[in-house]
Amino acid sequence: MALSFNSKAIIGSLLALTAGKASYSLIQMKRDCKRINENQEKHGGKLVANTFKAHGITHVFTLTGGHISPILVECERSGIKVIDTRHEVTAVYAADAMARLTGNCGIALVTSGPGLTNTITAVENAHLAESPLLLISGSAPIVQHDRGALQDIDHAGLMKTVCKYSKKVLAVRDIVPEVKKAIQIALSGVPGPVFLEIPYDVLYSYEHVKQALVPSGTKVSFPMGNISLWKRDYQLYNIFHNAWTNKYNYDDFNDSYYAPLQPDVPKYCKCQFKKAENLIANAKKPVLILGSQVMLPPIHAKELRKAVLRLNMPTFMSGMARGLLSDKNSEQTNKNIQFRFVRKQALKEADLIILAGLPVDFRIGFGRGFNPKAKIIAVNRSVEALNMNTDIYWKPTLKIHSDCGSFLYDLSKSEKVNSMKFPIEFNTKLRQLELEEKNKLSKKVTEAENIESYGKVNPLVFLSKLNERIEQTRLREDKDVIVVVDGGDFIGTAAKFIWPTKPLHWLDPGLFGTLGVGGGFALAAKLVSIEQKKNTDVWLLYGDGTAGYSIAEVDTFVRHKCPINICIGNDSCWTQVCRQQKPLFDGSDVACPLEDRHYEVVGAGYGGKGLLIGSCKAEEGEEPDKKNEETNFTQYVIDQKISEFFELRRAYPGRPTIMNVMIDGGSIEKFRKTSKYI
Ligand SMILES: Cc1ncc(C[n+]2csc(CCOP(=O)(O)OP(=O)(O)O)c2C)c(N)n1
Ligand SMILES: [Mg+2]
Repeated sequence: MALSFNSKAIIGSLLALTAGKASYSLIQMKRDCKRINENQEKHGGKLVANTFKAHGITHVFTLTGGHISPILVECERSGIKVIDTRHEVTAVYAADAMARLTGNCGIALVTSGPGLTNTITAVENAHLAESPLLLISGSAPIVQHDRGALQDIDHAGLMKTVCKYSKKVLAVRDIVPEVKKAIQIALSGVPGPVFLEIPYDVLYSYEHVKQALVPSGTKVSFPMGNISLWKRDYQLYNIFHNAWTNKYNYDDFNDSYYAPLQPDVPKYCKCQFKKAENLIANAKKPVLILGSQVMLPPIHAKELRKAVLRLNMPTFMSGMARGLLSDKNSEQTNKNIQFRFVRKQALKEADLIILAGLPVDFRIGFGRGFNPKAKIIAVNRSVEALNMNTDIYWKPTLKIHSDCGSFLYDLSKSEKVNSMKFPIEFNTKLRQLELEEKNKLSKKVTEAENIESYGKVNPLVFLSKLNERIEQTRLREDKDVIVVVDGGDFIGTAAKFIWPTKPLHWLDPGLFGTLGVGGGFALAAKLVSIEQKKNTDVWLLYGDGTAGYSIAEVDTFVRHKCPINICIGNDSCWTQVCRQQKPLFDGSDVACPLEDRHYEVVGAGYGGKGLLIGSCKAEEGEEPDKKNEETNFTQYVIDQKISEFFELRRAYPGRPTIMNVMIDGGSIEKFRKTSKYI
């Protein structure tokens, strides 16, 4: 078929264009090649460390692997503390807790492949807890991707579903902009985890990469082998070109090139603020519920506390906000607006509910218990949270997309709100109910004190005594106490007795209900207190089943000089599940029973100091304890044992101390019939 003149001209132009493009690429490549100093020792690890330093990062958490060595080495050289754990998941839990406690982005660094896949649970935990962290993994060299390299998976693709941002860094020149952008995203809006994959040939020096990946004198078949070598060289040039320019100082982290980008924080609009003022002005029975989000910067906890006191309405705190209104000496000094036990009753009767930073999820009964006639102001950084379960059980009168701390702070400064005097009756009624709940708890403890308990420790008596001792020590030694909780029933019971004395002093997994957070959370809590030169006791409370996830981290506590107090409520069972399963399934406890185990010995094996409280029948054929005076764990014996623990702690001030408390599971059953988390 003959081509017309026009078609020939088009084809000719296309060919000319293609040839032009190809020769342009060749010229560019030649120019790029010239820009790369082949003996270059500079590497991406230093760029990452510089950026961390510029962002005020003091600690990074890791479990090592060759793929990430350059970052770890440079972090250490620049004075960032490199904390290596015994499982990658712990490194991420620690980064999560670091973020919650400091307001800055937490950092975890793991190796490629299994190093990364081991972190998934902790990343999702941080996602649901709205905790900002940057996870970086190494990966195989780009030039070997999809060619059967070690641990070569699609890291960035894998992390997309659990992270706010997930990216593979393809060139050295992109490292700093990508790390800065990732941290900014982690801290913006609803905070959360972000991920960067930095391949081996982007992280190591050109000199090293060239040696490792393009050994000189390699014999290849003609012509395909030559083409593939040529392509590999070109990929390397692409990775390294423009890496080190005069535009910034490679050696100085103070260079503005590394400086942080400002996170975006949503802020309410004026008209919504006015509407909120009016709703408050018309309320007689307002209730304020604070969730973890209120603790996020920019409003500092101290300012927020003052703001909430100014608002002067019955207030309930959950998550990281627990302890916001606690006082050093007494709860009574807070103008009596802090409540703990009567949220249900308060929500049922309130005529105005302010939900600040708390999604209406299972933790607040999906909104089922809200007074249907109540006006509701919901403030949240997440639009999704503002709409969660609406029109099913609850309907917000006013949805405010905003940082919660700023909103509450400004509200407390509003003249209209400040001049409000809410009728005292509602508060008085709640106070009365609260007192009744407290009395019920004390009565249960008194009853428990009179139950004989042979070989086993009554958890109610134990926890009330432990709480007293923690409190006495705190006041006597003028210290702070951070409590980390990780477990089921024992932890649910502990939460009734132990209440943090400051905000951010109670760490639990959050919405994901994840067992296993304990080791990482406690590690970060202690490190933050050391960094801030605070005299803080960190208590890690475990169930016996749950202790198994992270007890190996006692080794990490020892190596990094973190004397953490560990208490394991050992009922030789995954009790929280068992208690629901048995009655529902004709008495089947399948997969629930555990056995008596010497966790205090396990902890000691990892370098801690251990104490057993109660009797542990870990050896085969050991008989249960005889019922006599010696085996009866009265409150006095429990008290004495707790004293022993405190003495042990004093004797070994630098070591973690583990008490394995053989609790009587049956008495928990009497105490709590239903389970919240399963
Ligand atoms: C990672 C994970 N696995 C399983 C569960 C389900 N689960 C919730 S509570 C619980 C039992 C906890 O047992 P233990 O730590 O011994 O505490 P106890 O209830 O006996 O006090 C289990 C298995 C979970 N929440 N998270
Ligand atoms: Mg248990």
